[in-house]
Amino acid sequence: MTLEELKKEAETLRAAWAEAIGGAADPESLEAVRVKFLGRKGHLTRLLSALKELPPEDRAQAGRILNALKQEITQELEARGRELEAREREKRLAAEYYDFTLPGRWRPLGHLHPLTQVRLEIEDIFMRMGFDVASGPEVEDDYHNFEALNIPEDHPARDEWDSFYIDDRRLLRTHTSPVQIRVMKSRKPPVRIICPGRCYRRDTPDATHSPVFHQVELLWVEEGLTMANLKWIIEVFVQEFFGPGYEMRFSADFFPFTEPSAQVHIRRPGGGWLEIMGAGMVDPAVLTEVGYDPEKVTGFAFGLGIERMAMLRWGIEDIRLFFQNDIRFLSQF
Ligand code: 2NM
Repeated sequence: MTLEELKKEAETLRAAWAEAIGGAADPESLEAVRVKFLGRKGHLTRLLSALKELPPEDRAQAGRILNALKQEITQELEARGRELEAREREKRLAAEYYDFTLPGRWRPLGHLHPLTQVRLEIEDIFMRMGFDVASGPEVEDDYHNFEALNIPEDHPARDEWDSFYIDDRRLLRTHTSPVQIRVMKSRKPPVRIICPGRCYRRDTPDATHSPVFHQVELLWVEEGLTMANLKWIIEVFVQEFFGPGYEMRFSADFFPFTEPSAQVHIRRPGGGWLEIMGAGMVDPAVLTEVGYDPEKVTGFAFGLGIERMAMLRWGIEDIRLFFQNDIRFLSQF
């Protein structure tokens, strides 16, 4: 090989190099290009070993040419390597990018029905005062729903609890008082219970009536209980449920199962009187019926509507809203 031939080969190699490095788009192909040109069996190595075939006086010049080419290739290789490295890094960062300042994705989350919220709250208030929560069947019999509560068959008061009968003996309970009859028959005094539950009456639906509604009834039977204890319990309840600042008023009423009986109103200063429940001292006839001695123990009871409590709390004007399952209504609570 002559010096001229070597120079030409070096030029060809430079051109091939320029094309190869331009085509290396990632670190792996760049490494392949490096091996092809600078590797032990690469093009440059081949030319370098051809040096010894040159006449001795040409070797120094040829050596300088090849060394310059090698230096050029090495520098470009490094520069290109850094460039590809940076590009890879950028790609990886773009793929791994998290923006922790973005707001979270909203997920629809359900909640308890407003009537359930109110029931749980009432249960909680009385459980803290030492009352047990009792429950019983919604399909009742005439005896537990009426007879044992001092409401005989032909009594005009039965009309107040217009009922859904299933057959001539069984009906959907019109209040949760039959639960209290069942509990009193199964336990000795003292008895301190509340009975929350669903009740049914044959009422035409309107803004304040629903054929299905919910009650909480309270019962405390023990020696020496008086109306004063009843008033205190209700006062504590009103304070806990509605908050401070309410006046309370008892006025005479009538229920077959209590004597005396009262209706209870509350009032915020400047507001109007609101009826919140019926109450009274359990009638001796009821205590006798369940096997208690009315000469030894007395008891009191009250009954309140969960719907009414919820309507008062949130200013809801129509009881039917609770049962229509309209999410636009329910989601407000
Ligand atoms: C009310 C009002 C007054 C009541 C009475 C009884 C029982 F079983 F002890 F006799 N349970 N619930 C009662 C008393 C219910 O609801 C307006």
